[in-house]
Amino acid sequence: MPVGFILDLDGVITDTAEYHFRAWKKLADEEGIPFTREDNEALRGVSRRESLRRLLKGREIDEATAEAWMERKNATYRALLAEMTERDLLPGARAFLESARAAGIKIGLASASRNAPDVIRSLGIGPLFDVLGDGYSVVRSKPAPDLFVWVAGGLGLPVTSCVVFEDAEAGVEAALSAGMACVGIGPVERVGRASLVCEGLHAITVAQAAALVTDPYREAAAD
Ligand code: B16
Ligand code: MG
Repeated sequence: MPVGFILDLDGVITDTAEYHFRAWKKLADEEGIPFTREDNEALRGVSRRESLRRLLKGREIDEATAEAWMERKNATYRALLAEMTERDLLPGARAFLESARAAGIKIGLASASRNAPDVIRSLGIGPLFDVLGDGYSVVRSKPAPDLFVWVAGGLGLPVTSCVVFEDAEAGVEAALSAGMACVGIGPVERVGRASLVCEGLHAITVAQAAALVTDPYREAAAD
């Protein structure tokens, strides 16, 4: 049975969260908005616009200002990205992707980031992907299921044949709404609703992940 792995980017393949934090922090400091590392946790995996909304914590700004602030944050973020190389891959990421490909599994990216294709290029892993879904691919971002369904379509697979890898609560919710199995990466308090939870791609095998959609006993146990 054909299987697809659909991976989130930030927090799964690389850790751009630190760069996103520094870029939002610079904007917040310049505009006199309190913003801590703890606040930044609420921005994990959500779109740029939703990140700004959460950062503002109810403060109101007009649309032109919102656009200008998102642009400023993105310029800072992209300057930080310029330093990114293959060394920024999280432990086990390349080995996991290569093993999955060797096993004939189709691989898609499903990132909320509009910068995702550039990040993938900087990491030197473009050829390992069959489909790239990014912040431009669908209108409704995670926790809506749309991006995962879009990527599954690009892979030519039904949603029931796909396993998602996600580090964000909104991403796990999106995967489950899409009807897909999900490997949650991070603490159970954050990704505990996933089908299986682990520390990262170094801590799970391709066979373990694929079994989430190929093991008939698992399906029966869930019924
Ligand atoms: P951009 P992911 C997400 O990436 C980040 O986790 C999130 O912090 C960011 O706001 C979002 O991308 C949008 O990024 O501003 O570059 O379009 O986890 O979905 O790979
Ligand atoms: Mg993420």
